[in-house]
Amino acid sequence: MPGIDVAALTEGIRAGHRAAVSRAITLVESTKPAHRAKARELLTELGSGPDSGVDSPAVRVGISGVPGVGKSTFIESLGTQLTGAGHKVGVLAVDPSSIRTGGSVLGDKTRMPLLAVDTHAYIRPSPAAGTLGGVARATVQAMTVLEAAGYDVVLVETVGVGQSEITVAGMVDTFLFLTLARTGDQLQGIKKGILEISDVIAVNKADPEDEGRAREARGAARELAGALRLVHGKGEWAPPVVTCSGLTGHDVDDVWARVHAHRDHLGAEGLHHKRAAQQLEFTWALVRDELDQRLRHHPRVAAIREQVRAEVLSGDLAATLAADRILAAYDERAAD
Ligand SMILES: Nc1nc2c(ncn2[C@@H]2O[C@H](COP(=O)(O)OP(=O)(O)O)[C@@H](O)[C@H]2O)c(=O)[nH]1
Ligand SMILES: [Mg+2]
Repeated sequence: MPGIDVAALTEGIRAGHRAAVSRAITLVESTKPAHRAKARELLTELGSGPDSGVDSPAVRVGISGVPGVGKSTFIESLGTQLTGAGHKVGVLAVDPSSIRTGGSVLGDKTRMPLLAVDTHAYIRPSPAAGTLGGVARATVQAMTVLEAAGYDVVLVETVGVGQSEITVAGMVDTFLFLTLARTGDQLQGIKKGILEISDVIAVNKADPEDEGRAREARGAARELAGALRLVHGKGEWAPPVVTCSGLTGHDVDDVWARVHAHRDHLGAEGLHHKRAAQQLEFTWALVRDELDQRLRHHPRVAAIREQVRAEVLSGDLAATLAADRILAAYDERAAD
């Protein structure tokens, strides 16, 4: 990206030009030091308005669930309903597997054929930024770019495995968990952790023309709602469990109404505090991620890594002593 003119880019983004949005997101995804400096400059510009950051009017929603549950199909349905109602919808994805594969199955435009060509929607697949922390950093910054460009709904798709949904829950206002009709013992298969961070739960694939399946979904929703009452205390937001069919669009509007009910429950002040707390949490996550990177790439640490590994594996060196040795190698830098 030669000759990045931050002022011109800012102007383009604020005018809502797609090309400017794309260039800016590519910039914030870059790990090159020169790009990082420009990205900081850009984000400072974009984040300086009264309607930005914690006070952005945008509705930020995370959408999670196992692969195949229907996230992309649901987003296609919801997104087109929202653009039809006059909203501008941004879709981002956080996919830690893209780090390994170099490509993302999330934010997959082939699963969102209408939204992909909708001029009021912008879809961006997950960056392959090396670490979950790197992906999260890029995603939060892409969110800032989209909101500055007037996208008033930002949907972040992520898979319901590993740490990624926790990361996404920390960057959105409302976390929506999509699941399938499971009952009884199968409910155990849903990780408790994900139920704790979910604000709205929808049992998907409750197609109205398949009455058996729809009934099964309603039953599962009831059972899940019962299980959830044990997780959440009195006076807290009780996550509603509803059914929908992303494929037909049936009751997708009801799911969206629940998202708004959750926002109403938070209130303006609650939302402000939630976002501010997320910023603080994210600050430390970024610091930890950066320190981790520095540790990994530190030459003195690299120099002793193999030997420490061999000694720990053979039982000659205790883990605590091994850790001390690695940290000492890292700290030596200060004495250079
Ligand atoms: N019957 C039915 N199938 C669905 C529904 N939503 C998604 N699917 C199908 O489930 C498969 C996975 O959907 P996809 O949106 O790619 O799931 P993702 O991996 O969670 O993003 C596709 O074959 C979809 O057509 C639904 O509401 N009803
Ligand atoms: Mg998908």
